[in-house]
Amino acid sequence: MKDLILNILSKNKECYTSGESLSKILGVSRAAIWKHIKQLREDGYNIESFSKKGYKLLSCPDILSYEEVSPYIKTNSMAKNYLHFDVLDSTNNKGKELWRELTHGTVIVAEQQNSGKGRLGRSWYCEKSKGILCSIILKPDLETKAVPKVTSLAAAAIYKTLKALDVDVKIKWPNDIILNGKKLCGVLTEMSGDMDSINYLIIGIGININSQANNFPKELTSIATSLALEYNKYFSRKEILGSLLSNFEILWDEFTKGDFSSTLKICKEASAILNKKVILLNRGIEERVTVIDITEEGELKVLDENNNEKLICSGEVSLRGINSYT
Ligand code: BT5
Repeated sequence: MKDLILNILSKNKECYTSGESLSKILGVSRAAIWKHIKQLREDGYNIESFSKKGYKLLSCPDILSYEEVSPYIKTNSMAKNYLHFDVLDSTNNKGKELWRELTHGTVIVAEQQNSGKGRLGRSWYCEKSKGILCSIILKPDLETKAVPKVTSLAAAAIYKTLKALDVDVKIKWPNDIILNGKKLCGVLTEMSGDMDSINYLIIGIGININSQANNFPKELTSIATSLALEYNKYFSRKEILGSLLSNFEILWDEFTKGDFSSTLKICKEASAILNKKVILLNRGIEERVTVIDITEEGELKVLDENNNEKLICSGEVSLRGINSYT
């Protein structure tokens, strides 16, 4: 009901809508309308009311609730189930907890995480409502070996979304999105399954949107950045999330039809490391290599110091630039 009331008030932002007409349109009592308006105000909507005129929506809160994000989601299957939380330990953990009852394409979003996760036991830090913290739950009919491709697909969807805002990011295989040499976004793919089939895949995405320098812990200031920091302006989190989910669906639909070409093209063209020397970090061992390709399977093809070719699967390694983060 709250979303229906909001819908009507948003379409009539220039004028007042009376309680009587809302109750007629929605088929509920005026007292019920008043109760929902009260709840909307508690959610952060600034709704003006005058006894003889009715209600007028003055402003909406900067939250990623379904009511706020759904106008920007243009999908057929993704995000049909959308769960929004004020605080979670981790959106990926919530997905793992609930996966049995969640449908394919469910999206879990939090304003804040108390234990946001990175890869290999690392953590992801983001101050409340300054970024996008979301997980997409997938239940695909895929072989386990295809999973790394989905991380690349998510990175490509993020790239497409930001490119449409004229934000020129680079993809640092397999899961980092880099802006001006610093990390803007990370992807954490988790799965459960066996060699032959997958129970679920969880694609966790963290993007720094409106964080200021003092919103990052000291140890991150030299490696992390946000859109607001780089462009000195406020970005709409809801628009970015809606468009990200839409772009994810487009690439996902192609991928499940056997076409990985758009993702691969983006990952190669936007690569921060292709044709560069990088350091591979694998279980504490460092190795200098030159990146020469990203394969059809989404692996990294590198040349080691003895000019031997090697294929690196995502998840095995971390990468560092020789002289900088990229
Ligand atoms: C990642 O791991 O980059 C994956 C991050 C995924 C986060 C999302 S948020 C929603 C979903 N739910 C979760 O619990 N997680 C996912 P990795 O490549 O391991 O990078 C982690 C490292 O990035 C940390 O050790 C820090 O050095 C750095 N880092 C932490 N927070 C950051 C931030 N906000 N911006 C940039 N770098 C950050």
